[in-house]
Amino acid sequence: MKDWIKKSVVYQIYPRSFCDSNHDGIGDIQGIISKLDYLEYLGVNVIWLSPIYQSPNDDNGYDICDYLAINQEYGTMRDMDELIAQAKKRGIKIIMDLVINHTSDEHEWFIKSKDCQSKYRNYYFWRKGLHNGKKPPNNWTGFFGSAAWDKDASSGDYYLHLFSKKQPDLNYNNPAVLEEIKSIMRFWLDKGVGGFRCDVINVIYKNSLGNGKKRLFLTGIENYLSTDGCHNILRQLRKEVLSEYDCFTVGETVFVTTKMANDLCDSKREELDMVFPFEHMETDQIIVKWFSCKFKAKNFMKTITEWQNELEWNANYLENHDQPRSVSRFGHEGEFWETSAKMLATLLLTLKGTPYIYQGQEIGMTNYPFSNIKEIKDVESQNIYKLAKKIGIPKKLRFKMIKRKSRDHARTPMQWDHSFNAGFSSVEPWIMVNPNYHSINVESQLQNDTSVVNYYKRLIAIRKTDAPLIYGSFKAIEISKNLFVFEREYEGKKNTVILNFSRNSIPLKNKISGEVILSNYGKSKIENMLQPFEAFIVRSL
Ligand code: ISL
Ligand code: CA
Repeated sequence: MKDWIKKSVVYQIYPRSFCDSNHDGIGDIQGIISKLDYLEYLGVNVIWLSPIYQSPNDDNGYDICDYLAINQEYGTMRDMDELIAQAKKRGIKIIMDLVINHTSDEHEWFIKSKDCQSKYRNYYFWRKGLHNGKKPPNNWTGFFGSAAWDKDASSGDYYLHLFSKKQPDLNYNNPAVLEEIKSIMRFWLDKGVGGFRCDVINVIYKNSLGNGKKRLFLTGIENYLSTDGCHNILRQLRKEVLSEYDCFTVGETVFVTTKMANDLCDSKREELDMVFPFEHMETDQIIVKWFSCKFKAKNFMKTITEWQNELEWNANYLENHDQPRSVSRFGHEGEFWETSAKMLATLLLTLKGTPYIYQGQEIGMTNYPFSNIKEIKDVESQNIYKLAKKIGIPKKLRFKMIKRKSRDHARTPMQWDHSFNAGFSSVEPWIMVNPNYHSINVESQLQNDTSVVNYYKRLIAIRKTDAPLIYGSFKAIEISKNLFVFEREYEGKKNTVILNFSRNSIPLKNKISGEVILSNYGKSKIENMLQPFEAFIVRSL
């Protein structure tokens, strides 16, 4: 892995909710450009941009109908070129979201594929239904809680879609599909982007369309999770496209184990540079995310430790556009909001691997207080709610399930200041603003040296220059109910990170000494009793 990648700190932007420059209630590219100085101040050097391509927005841009065009709501290709150039001026690279498991059903390829004679027919999975077309071709179920097949009225044939019915899966048994993807990737790399975040990349190749073993969730998954075909595709993309550019890839890899992750990132195999794990984000759920359980910090620390130990390099994150806010989930929304946000920041920026910060995380944004299912826009939440109704889960309970884990918590507008609509837009935004923007916003935090955002700034600066944090090994020293202590060591230099995950004070049993390089309580010396959500980075002398 190239050195600049190891030293990078990534900031994820969800364009729809970041900043609206032209007063239509929707974030856009000029809005992002207007905030580049802020991102430079923060010190991040890579932006991962969630999809900005043309899309009917069934899944907010994860349903693409033209990979080489910009969604008009976000601006034009000229705006995009300007964004890449303006970011470059500030030493920031842009990585694009590469969504290639599926396209939109409004993509030209799919529209043409409805014609059995078209060369595009075989770009997707078109099959006859069973029982005279009354039943889908197999028993697979999809990620958004419905059957994985839908029928096209004109031909009566079914097409496969692992996600919403407006996201038909591409058929990678057809070599022409991969050729299309290669040229899309080259198009963006030639524009100067720094790589790709590869959406659900470990499910793109289907081994067979046979019936799956019946499961509560995702019947059929054994036919497509981390297949050899997927590894072959990734090797080809690396060899023929990516290796010709100075760039990196991070895979979004659902249900990935450490073994699968190693297979995908092994430097000898030359596939992906790193993958996002999911297991630590699943420590507050039972089987599927909709069945939430109480957050147990110890399970969380143990899972993180396992990934740190098993992988050479991780893509570390606590939030993204699919997850509730970390401070609401793993920290504290009340009295200890600020300290817990800083403690979680300390964890994220000191682990081995590349840190990914999600917009708003750096100011400690919290979950939205949804009170009604009608307030929720996300297609996944809406589909799961319907499914829950169908299987007889009572109204109160099904709303509670959705409220805990809805992806919309992450999608409320970025809170820039305390003016109308949090400074995101001068008109009513496409999704509601969290009412707490008066107290949680960028502007007021920038004015305060001890704020969450300035703590992030300090941490990012440390992470980018401190050799043990960049290159060091990881060793867990203590994992108890609420205490996480680990070391990062490189060429005889060692940092110890100490994190209290609870609202209680806890004694520090291990004697740790050295110079405090960061403390979320502003202390210059380590004490034996840790305060609620206290965090330290200590450099051994
Ligand atoms: O939201 C989830 C995590 O709890 C998953 O079900 C999610 O759909 C899965 O992680 C895949 O996510 C990615 O692909 C989807 C898109 O809706 C997500 O926003 C994207 O991150 C389909 O493209
Ligand atoms: Ca706009």
